[in-house]
Amino acid sequence: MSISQTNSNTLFARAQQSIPGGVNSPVRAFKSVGGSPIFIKEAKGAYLYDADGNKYIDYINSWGPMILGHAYEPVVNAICDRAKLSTSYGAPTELEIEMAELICSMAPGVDMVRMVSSGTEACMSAVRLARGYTGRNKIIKFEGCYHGHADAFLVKAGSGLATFNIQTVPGVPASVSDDTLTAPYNDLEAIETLVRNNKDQVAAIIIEPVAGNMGCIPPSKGFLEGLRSVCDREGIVFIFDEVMTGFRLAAGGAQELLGIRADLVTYGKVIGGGLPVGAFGGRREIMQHIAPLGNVYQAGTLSGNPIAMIAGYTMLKTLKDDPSIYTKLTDTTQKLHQELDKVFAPSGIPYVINRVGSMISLHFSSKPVTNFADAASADNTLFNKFFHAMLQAGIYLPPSAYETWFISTAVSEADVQATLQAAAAFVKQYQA
Ligand code: HOZ
Repeated sequence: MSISQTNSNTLFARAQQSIPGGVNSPVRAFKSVGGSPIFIKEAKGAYLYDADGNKYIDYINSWGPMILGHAYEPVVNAICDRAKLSTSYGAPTELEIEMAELICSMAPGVDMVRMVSSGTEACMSAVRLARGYTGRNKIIKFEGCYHGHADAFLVKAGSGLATFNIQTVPGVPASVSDDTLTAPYNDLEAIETLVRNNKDQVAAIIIEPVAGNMGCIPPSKGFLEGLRSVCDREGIVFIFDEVMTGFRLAAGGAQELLGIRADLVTYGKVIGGGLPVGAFGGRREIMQHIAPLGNVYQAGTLSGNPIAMIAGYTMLKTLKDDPSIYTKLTDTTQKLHQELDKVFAPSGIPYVINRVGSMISLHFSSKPVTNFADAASADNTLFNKFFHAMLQAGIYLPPSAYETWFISTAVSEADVQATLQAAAAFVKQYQA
């Protein structure tokens, strides 16, 4: 029996009249997995409720930020209280200092931080800063990593570009993309070659320290350390895009979990507790080139917005004050991982589960998935079937094999069991 999607289908038809593709971010359209998207009415804790009244266990969690589950009461209350004092001033507040101090106290090596409104803006600004600081133009990014939709990053990018197989983006001038060099993830040799061939021209290496936009792909042993050495040797700014990993993998993000320091770090949705926020920060010596201290210009009316700041502050403070949250996140995700292994291992279906902390993904692949080429060669048609089988069973996974599942503390043992039952039913159906 299939779930009713009548109201979602009606909303999708209506949305397509006034919104390109009916969605405000492409992956949501379900275009690659097929079918039409469900429209969400509300969410609480681990669950999403759609326009037809169906309930789903949520493994997207707004692509990361809902670490404590949906509608986490202290965050909601803080937003409501603060909104009564007006929603935007375009002038500085004490709250912004408290937020900056909190981030600097949690994130290793972040001496100063500038708030922006999205992860795209954070990465775009960090690269501009690296270019201004070094006086060089080229940057290196990794195939399958996604750093938002600024022109310079839409080269061999993951997430929606991988999902829809968009190789070249009309509107991005070659004069911009030519300065973006790419290498396979986990390939240090390729970096050495690029750096050698572009001596003294590379401003920055930007990386997701745990890749999350081609499914979840961990850095192999020594890879990030190797990049750190190359950057030190060549005067290149090392940028960690922690839009997904920041404050999720540990209070100090991937830097803390993996024990490696970047020069600049970018953050996104997580630090707004689900509101539109981003930030970039790092070493004082570099950050002081940002206007009005220096001439690297960057600005925004809604930067440091009080509603976003109070939401983010309340969530980050909770994460800072209660380290057991990370234990719970990891335990739940590890349990899910181990139990999914028990479902898939005896089935004969080739599969790979990659996991770091509370980020996890499943590729239907017969070989390890360590870079974009591996992710692309997996059986993504089978993933699409899996996605729909899970959705029908009330499990909401990302609608693409190139995305990561994010676990929240609200996910219970019973939710994990329900997820495993749905996966087992899929396997049974596949084998029938
Ligand atoms: N690019 C996001 C995930 N990597 C998807 C954002 C969204 O659709 O909300």
